[in-house]
Amino acid sequence: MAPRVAVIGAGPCGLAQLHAFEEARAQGADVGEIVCFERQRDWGGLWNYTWRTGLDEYGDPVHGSMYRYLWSNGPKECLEFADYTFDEHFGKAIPSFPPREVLYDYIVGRAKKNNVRQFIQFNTAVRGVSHDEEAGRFTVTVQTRDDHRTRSETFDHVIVASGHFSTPNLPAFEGFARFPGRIMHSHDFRDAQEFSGRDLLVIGSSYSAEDIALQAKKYGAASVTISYRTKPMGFGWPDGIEEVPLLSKMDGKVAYFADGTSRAVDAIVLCTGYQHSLGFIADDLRLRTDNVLYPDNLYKGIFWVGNPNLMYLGMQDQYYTFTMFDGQAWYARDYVLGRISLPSREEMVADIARWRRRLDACAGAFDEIDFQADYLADLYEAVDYPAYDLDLTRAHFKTWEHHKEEGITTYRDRSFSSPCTGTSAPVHHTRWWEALDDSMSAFLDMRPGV
Ligand code: FAD
Ligand code: NA7
Repeated sequence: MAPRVAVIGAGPCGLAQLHAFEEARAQGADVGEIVCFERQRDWGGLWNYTWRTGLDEYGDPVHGSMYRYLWSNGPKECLEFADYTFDEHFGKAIPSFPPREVLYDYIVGRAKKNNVRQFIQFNTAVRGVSHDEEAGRFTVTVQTRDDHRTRSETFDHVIVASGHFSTPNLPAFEGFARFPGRIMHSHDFRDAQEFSGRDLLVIGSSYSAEDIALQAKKYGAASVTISYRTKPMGFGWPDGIEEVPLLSKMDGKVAYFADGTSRAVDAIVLCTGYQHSLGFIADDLRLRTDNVLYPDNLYKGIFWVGNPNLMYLGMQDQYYTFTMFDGQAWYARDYVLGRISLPSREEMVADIARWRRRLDACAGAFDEIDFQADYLADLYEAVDYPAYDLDLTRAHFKTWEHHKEEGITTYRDRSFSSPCTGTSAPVHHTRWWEALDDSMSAFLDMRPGV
């Protein structure tokens, strides 16, 4: 009998999964019944921008962590769908670092083309996932948020695609309770103009800290101080941005750092990462992990070792995004359809341990890029995901790292070539540091000669 499959979330991962099943269906496979539950009113996950922060209109935590003026932080060529290229979607070559709205349009473009919206129940939050050993099926409890009604359904497979950059990791520092300004997490950051003319303290030294510090300066902050715990990012920051060691304490408006220096600040943004928050999944099935490139207990980075009929997509830290999600979705689909069989539990555990040992041996970003590229290659080997030049994207990521070292405000002005079509991206009409309008219309306005 064809399986019944629940997909939780209609962000990039969930949409990749629905698309993968549709591709198989189009080729004549009996894919059974696929039901996708999406808590929000619309699809696209984090890429579906919301102005809301805190709780949403139903009292649930807001999922969105993206902010205004967010531009892709890696070259779009490294996330290009092999079966739906940028050239196909936009009908022309576009620059390598698009703003959020452009990437949102691209993601949902493929989903529309394959008509996967029909499988999504919107405004429907999954509140529980458990497994009945006797029946050999999962019970998924959902709540339709408009009428607060709860119901349970059973499934043969559950694919969790609920994301992991929405629940803040929120450390406290001495003196926060008496700080006379705003303290927020990057999850709640929306419009950098809020900090225009202000002295901002950013805590953290990863993607969010880097980007929010630059954003704040670009949109008029008087100064940005970035405080790191382990090591500084070390970029050549523009005037007005400086990195200092970890915050020791606040005394009123004055921040004191581990190196004994101090300065007064008006506001604080904690760019201290996120928690994998999967409280709706039963204890024995729930992934618990930090933000790492290879979480424990997931065979192929997908299958819950304790019960491989439960799958997780996109739970790793990410250099690769959409193309990694596709590889995972194709793999999960082929397991569900009986095209791939999994080894014994012992072999799965040993395989995970091998990957994690290799991860421990990674000495820096280049090793990590190779690690994740090899992971993608391993997934693709087993499935019929269309071929593209994965090694070119590996090289692109390393070049991108060099570009960031050469100029943290100029790396987004660079161009890369497509691993799918070979198209070279045109240079954007405005340098990123000067481009204040992030709308799709402004971005796609490829004025000649500019
Ligand atoms: P999400 O996009 O988080 O989607 C998960 C979906 O699941 C959501 O729609 C959510 O509503 C739904 N959901 C969650 N829980 C439930 C539930 N219980 N019931 C029903 N539905 C549920 N990646 C890039 O490639 N380039 C970038 O420039 C980039 N910038 C980023 C900037 C920020 C600030 C952040 C936070 C991330 C960024 N990322 C970027 C990475 C991002 O994680 C991925 O691009 C992508 O959004 C991950 O897709 P996902 O489907 O796993 O998760
Ligand atoms: P990351 O990449 O998980 O990084 C979290 C950062 O927060 C990292 O620099 C940590 O420092 C820092 N951190 C965590 N806890 C603390 C405490 N207690 N004190 C100081 N610093 C701390 O999260 P991001 O939000 O930057 O990026 C997540 C995604 O969003 C990513 O995919 C991007 O594309 C956008 P550490 O280095 O561990 O010392």
